[in-house]
Amino acid sequence: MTSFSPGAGRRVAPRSRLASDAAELDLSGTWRFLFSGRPDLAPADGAAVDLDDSGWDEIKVPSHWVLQGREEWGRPIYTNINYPFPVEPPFVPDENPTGDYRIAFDVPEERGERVLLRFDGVESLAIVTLNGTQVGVVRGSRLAQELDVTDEIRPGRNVLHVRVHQWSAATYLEDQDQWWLPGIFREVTLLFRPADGIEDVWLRADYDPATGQGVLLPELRAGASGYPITVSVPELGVETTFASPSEVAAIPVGEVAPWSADRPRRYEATVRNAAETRSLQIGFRRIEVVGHQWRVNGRKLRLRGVNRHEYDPDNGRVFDAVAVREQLLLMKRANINAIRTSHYPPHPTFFDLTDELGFWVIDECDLETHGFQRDGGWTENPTDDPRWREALLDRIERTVERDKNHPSIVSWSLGNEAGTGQNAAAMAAWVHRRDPERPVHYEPDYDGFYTDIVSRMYPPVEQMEDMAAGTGTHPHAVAGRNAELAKRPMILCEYEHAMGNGAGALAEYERVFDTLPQWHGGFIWEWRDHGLRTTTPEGTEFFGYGGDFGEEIHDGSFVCDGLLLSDGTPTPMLAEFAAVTTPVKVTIDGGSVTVENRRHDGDTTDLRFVWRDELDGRQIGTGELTVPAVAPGESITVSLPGFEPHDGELWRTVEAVTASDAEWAAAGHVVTRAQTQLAKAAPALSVPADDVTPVARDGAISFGPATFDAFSGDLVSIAGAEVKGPRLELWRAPTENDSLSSFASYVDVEAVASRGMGSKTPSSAELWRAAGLDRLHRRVQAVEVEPGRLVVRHRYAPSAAQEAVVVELIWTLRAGRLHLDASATPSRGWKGTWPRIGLHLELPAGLAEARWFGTGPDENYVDSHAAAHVGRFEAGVDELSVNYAVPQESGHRAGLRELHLPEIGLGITATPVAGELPGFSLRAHDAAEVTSAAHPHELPDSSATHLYLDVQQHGLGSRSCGPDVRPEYQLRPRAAAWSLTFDVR
Ligand code: IPT
Repeated sequence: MTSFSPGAGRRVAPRSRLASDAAELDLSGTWRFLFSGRPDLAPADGAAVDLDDSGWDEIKVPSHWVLQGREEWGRPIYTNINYPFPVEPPFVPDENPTGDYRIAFDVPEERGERVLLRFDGVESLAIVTLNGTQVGVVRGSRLAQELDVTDEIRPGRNVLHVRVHQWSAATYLEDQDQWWLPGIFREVTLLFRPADGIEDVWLRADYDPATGQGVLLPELRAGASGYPITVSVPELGVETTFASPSEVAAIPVGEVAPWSADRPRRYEATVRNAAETRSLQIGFRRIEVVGHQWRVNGRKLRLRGVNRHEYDPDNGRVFDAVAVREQLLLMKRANINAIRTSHYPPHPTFFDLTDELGFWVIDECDLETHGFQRDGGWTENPTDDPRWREALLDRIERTVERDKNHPSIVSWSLGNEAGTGQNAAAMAAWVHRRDPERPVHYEPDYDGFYTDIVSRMYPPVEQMEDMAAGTGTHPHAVAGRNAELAKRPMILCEYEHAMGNGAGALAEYERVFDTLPQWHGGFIWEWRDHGLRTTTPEGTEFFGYGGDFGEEIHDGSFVCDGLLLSDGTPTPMLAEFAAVTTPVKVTIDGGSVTVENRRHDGDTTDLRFVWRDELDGRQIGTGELTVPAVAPGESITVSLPGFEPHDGELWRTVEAVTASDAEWAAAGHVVTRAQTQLAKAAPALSVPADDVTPVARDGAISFGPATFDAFSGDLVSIAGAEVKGPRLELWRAPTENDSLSSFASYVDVEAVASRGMGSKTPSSAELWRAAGLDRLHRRVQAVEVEPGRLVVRHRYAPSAAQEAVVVELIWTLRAGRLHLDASATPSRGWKGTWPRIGLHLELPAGLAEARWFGTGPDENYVDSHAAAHVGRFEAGVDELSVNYAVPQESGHRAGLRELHLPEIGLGITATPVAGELPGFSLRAHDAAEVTSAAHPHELPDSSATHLYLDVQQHGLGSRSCGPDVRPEYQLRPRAAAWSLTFDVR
């Protein structure tokens, strides 16, 4: 338990995962299981062959024992950086949950020359006993390990016992930001190895972009008597036999189609001898780093990536190939072309899928020691401690050897957030020797002393610009080093923290990637929320995060920071990502459209380009453009049809859609969209106010279809529908990027601030609360019935403050329709930012449908609106806000022209004031209710449907881990005005 060593017993040297015709026995299924809260309580005779284990529990292998709904087996724990126990390596707590696993299985008489027992993933330490003899100790939770059990296996019945401890010295190397989930969570397999079998194969498949020629560079591991060995690629007519190891040589294969993420062309290959046939799918490609260019097949890589953890809301890190394939297809639809396997090698089958479907992948080693970064230092960090050297080298060897044949892997990563030091340098040196082709990535090597790719996390774009210019200094790097680093390729291994609503400013990063030659793109943090499905004591199902499982210390909702919710529902940021990073860019410029192909590979003939014109949101023309094939890196401009001048708002949209069905998307899938306004609506003719004067009677004021409260001047009803307000609202339910709540509590604030992320200054939400924006008092200054109008003035201010906002509401009837001209004017003295400046109307509870003319379909904010376009949309009210893991601001859609609520027959038309239209949000809960709930199920029963009409909202930013809202997207205290007409239909 406390050993530094990478494992013990007859460990087989790491090698590729390849299909074979040799026999295998998958031991997945139901095993006997006995849980003990401490190792000393585990059964002394647990491994005995003749033990009667019929009284033990049962468990499925693979699985995590804390996700079996058996609380007595312990519960999941979530911490980000912290170890959930005292840091005193190599020791672990006495309370070390222990699982004893047993299975009996039959082995045939004919079982080959050698028998290997393979573990694909056990967290964190497995002591393996076969037929009463201990055969090895397995460490390295997400790495494969084979043990040679030839001497212990026997024909007929065998008994395998595996004792798993949740904590071990190895845990200190596995401090990734994720759930701690013990157990045998990947397959256990017996391999019956034939005499003279082919033990390992590496078929490097090189592609020369200059000539289009492919060459196979085989590396074969088999005994001398394993020869002759034949390498065959039938599709290329390759059938080459090597009579002996010394004959093994390169095999030129002639012209081949290269492999790329865009066109993942693979060829079936076999490597066989008299004893065994190995089969694999190969992809020809050449990876090079040339100066600051990281190239594949001669072309600079452009990574549009995500960080991906192994995760399922019910099964944790247990791999489900069908579900993962679906997720990868969804990534394809969202223009994602790259994946970093944060922060450990995934299940080996994952790479079959990325090879097949086409992704650039950084395969990351199972290494993180983040909990040693205390007070900014890395005291006792394993990465720099010689006692851990062998374990770290073993980990990178097991990573590279297992996965080396996969064309989709374009870089090896040593790990994540494990500091720097001699062991990391030794890992890199080992990779450089073993695989000189693929560059080595490791973000904590800030100075680039031993890695090939300069990698950063969450910097502001200004820092990226400095780096490209060779100026500036990384806070943890040697001063002046940026000049050297500017000669190398750069990526963001993490950026844009997709926690809750956000992150904003994605387009700013894209601009840097597009324009500065060193930058190759990056990987969003992260693909998906990791909530675990659970229930309240009352039985309400929800997705739990840190703290929901009774953890002693935890990091709250920081485990939910993905582009997808825990249940797999995409958040609007996925569409934003697709829009911003589009590999085929369409730009409308007056009468022409430019199509730019930014793909790595493949022209645009798989796409159709369709245009449509919409007048006031209604289609008046459509057609298809003839766009000649655009080669990668090229662009072509074609002209668009002319248009008739019209009376109204005229928009032209051009979409690039897929021409035919593919597995990842049906024909017609929109790859990208551009929109331009051809004509603006004529300024609304000011309809004169009707000569009708409001009537005050019995505490109420009636005015056309509306009734007001005579004291407050608030609306009470419109045409019989209950409507309350409008009230000024400056508060929004803080997004997690606003509040940083779960972040500030545990992150090394110094280190983070010094990286230009977050900040030691209070969060926006803290400042807003301090300013009292969540507790405004209202005083009625005036309710005046005048000829032809009702004038209402409200003063809003927090207790103790002299700062105020005065709202004036002028109600008129115009051609019988109720009209509101509203203005909000702040006093002097306001400081900082505001979350929003909006009017809040309470409508009857339970409204279900909305139709609008404005922007959509998804929520959009000032720093996140590339996916939004102008049009007519309809949606359920429940679809208008996103069910983020922590309830928060959601659902703002800028630029509202018309909103129609069919159930109460109410229409609201907004006309621009000084060029500004309000955005809207419509939700069953108000900002205060949303603020108070920590989980969706904690929201109270809805008492009204809340409509907010915000002239402006503060941007989103990425401050939960990264830069705050950029200055140009902040809402500074300001005046605002609305012009709204209420229609009763
Ligand atoms: C960065 C980690 O690498 C990643 O695992 C995750 O924790 C992410 O942050 C935040 O969700 S480390 C960060 C403190 C710079």
